[in-house]
This record gives sequence, structure tokens and C-alpha cells, in this order.
Amino acid sequence: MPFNAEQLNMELSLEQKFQEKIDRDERIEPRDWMPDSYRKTLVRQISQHAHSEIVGMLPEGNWISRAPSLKRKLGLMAKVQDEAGHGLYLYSAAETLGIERDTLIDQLHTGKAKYSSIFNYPTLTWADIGTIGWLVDGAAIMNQVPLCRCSYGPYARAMVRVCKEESFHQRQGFEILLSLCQGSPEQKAMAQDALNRWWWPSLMMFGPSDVDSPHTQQSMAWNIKRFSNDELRQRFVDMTVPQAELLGITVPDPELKFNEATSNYDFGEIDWDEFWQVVKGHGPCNKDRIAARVKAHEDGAWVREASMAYAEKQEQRKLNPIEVKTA
Ligand code: FAQ
Repeated sequence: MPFNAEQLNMELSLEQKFQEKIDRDERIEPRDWMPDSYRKTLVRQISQHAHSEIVGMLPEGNWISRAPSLKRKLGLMAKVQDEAGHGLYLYSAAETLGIERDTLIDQLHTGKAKYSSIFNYPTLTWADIGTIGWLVDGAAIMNQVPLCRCSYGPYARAMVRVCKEESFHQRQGFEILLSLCQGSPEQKAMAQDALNRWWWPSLMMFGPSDVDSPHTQQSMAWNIKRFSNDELRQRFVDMTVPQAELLGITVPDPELKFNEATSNYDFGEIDWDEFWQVVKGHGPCNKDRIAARVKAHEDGAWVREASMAYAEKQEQRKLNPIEVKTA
């Protein structure tokens, strides 16, 4: 027993020092002591974020071959490649917490890991590509700029570059919509239709309402999250409504109204049933998205095998320079 009590005291003192470091707004690095629950929360959030970036390439990738001009195609290809890069930085950040990438990918492919609900909706027209850039990247920036100050160093540092790239994505999306809204009545109607379909799913990206969010309180105490889901959602609405006005399209919410007293836009109730249905795998595209990722992983097996064989050969060459050269 005395041994256990001593261990417990040591654990408590480590935990106290850890929290004091967080409260001083210092960064936690991979080799620092951290509570298991902090590590677990980070693996969960960072890997879900990585999966979202990777699955998020699919709805837009669908339009690369149909972009209306060379300029649009180049912009979209660069954006989709950026998302791949974000996924890779984030998997690397998760790996610093002691989990293997293969395990994370397996969790995605077997439906054990979540990814953002937004990527389970289809991209029906070119205006959807503009709307994803404008709204989805806009929401991602709103959520991710505070993550640049997240307490876990590798995640915070990855977010700095991610946010710079997301801001280019947001502008390219807005510019696509601006062109459509200044174009023919049919093009403007296409933009309006895309806004009608993507508005509510974009608000859902911020996660459940604070009262129904099991992780927010603890994640804020650990400085992983700096703002709650509802706070960020409100900021997003306040930022985006004037942009819709500039485009001349209407946000599909009859209850949307500027509140003079709070200087915020009040907005209608989100359909939380739809949100949880999509999160649980029953959205319009969940099955297609996972099937596409599994296929890409299987088709890419030879690349992973070739890289491993090459790495082994390089290693052997270092150990036995002459033998490998002549083999
Ligand atoms: N979809 O207690 P909370 C992007 C889950 S990247 C699916 O509030 P937390 C770039 C949540 O995981 C978009 N599941 O959880 C791009 C938890 O499940 P669990 C992704 C959701 O972690 C643009 C449960 O509900 N961004 O867009 C969603 O404190 C264009 C309870 O929720 C990030 O991942 C959802 N929307 O807060 C790419 C940012 N919301 O684990 C391509 C980092 C919640 O208990 C094209 N993540 N859930 O089973 C975060 O900031 C947080 O994890 C939240 C959720 C805010 C997403």
C-alpha cells in the first residue's frame, strides 16, 4: 500500500505540474509527461481532423475533370492537394502521441473513427465547389485559427500552415461564387441552390451545441479548444451573413435576424437529428466515402511496399556498402 500511495502522490504532483504549465499557456511537447486522458483526447481530435482532410478531398476531387476553365482546374487541383498535405501533417502530429498511422487508418476504414459530417453530402453542381471553399473552408478557418494556440505543440504548429492554406481556399471559393452571382440568372440560381443545400451542414461542422458536447469543458480546461462549439458557430454566422448579402444570395433561414442588443445574428434551430444521423454513418454519401478511401488504400499497397523495399535497401547500403553495390 505505501508503494501505491507514493505512486499516487507522484502521479498527482505530475498532473498538478502539467495543469500549471497549461495555465501558464505553455506548450506540451511529445516527450513531456501528460495525463493519459489528455493524450487520448488529442489522438481522437487530431486523427478525426486528419481523416476529415483526407475524406474532404473526395467531394471536390469529383469536379477536377469538370472544372469550367483551365484557371479553375488549376486552383481546384492545388486546393485538393493542400487537403492531402493537411491530412499528412495531422497524421504525423497524431503519431507523436505514440499511435501508429496504420492503426488510425484502420479505424477510419472500419468505421471506428469519425470524420467531419460535412463531407457526407454530394457535390451536385460547380457552384457546390465555390460554396465548399466559401462556407466549409470558412468554417474550418474559424475553428482552426484558435487551434494554432492549442496546448499541444505539434498540433498547434501544424495548424499555422494549414490555416494559411485554408484562407487561400476560402478566397478561391468566394471568387467562384462571385463570378456565378455576377453571371447569368441561371448561374446565380445555381449559387443560391448550393447555398440552400450547404448552409445548415456548414453550421453542423462546429459540433453539437455546448450543452450536448461531452468533450468541450475538459478540452477548454486543457487549452486544446479555446472557444466552445456554439461560440465559434455564432462567429461564423456573423462573419458569413454579410458575405452572402454582398453576393446577393439569401441564407436559407427564415429566423435569421440581426440582434441590435447583442450585435450578433440570431439564427434558427439546427436539425440535430440530421446531424447525428450523418455522424453515425447514415448521411447521403457516408458509404461511398469510406468505400472510396478503402479502394484508394488497397490500390496504393504497391507504393507502400515499394517505399519499404527502397528504405530497406538504403539501410543495407549504409551497413554493407560493397555487398549491396555488387548484388
Ligand atoms: N462531424 O464533444 P464534441 C476541414 C463528434 S477539416 C462528425 O463537441 P469535440 C478542411 C465528436 O468528434 C474539418 N463528428 O467533440 C477541409 C465527438 O465524437 P467522439 C474537420 C462530429 O472534439 C475543408 C462527438 O461528436 N475539422 O473542413 C462533428 O470537443 C474543405 C461529440 O462532440 C476538425 O476536425 C462533426 N461535425 O469538438 C477539407 C477540427 N462534431 O469522439 C476539405 C478539429 C462533433 O466522442 C475541404 N476538431 N463530432 O466519438 C475540433 O475542433 C473538434 O473536434 C470539434 C468537435 C469541434 C469538431
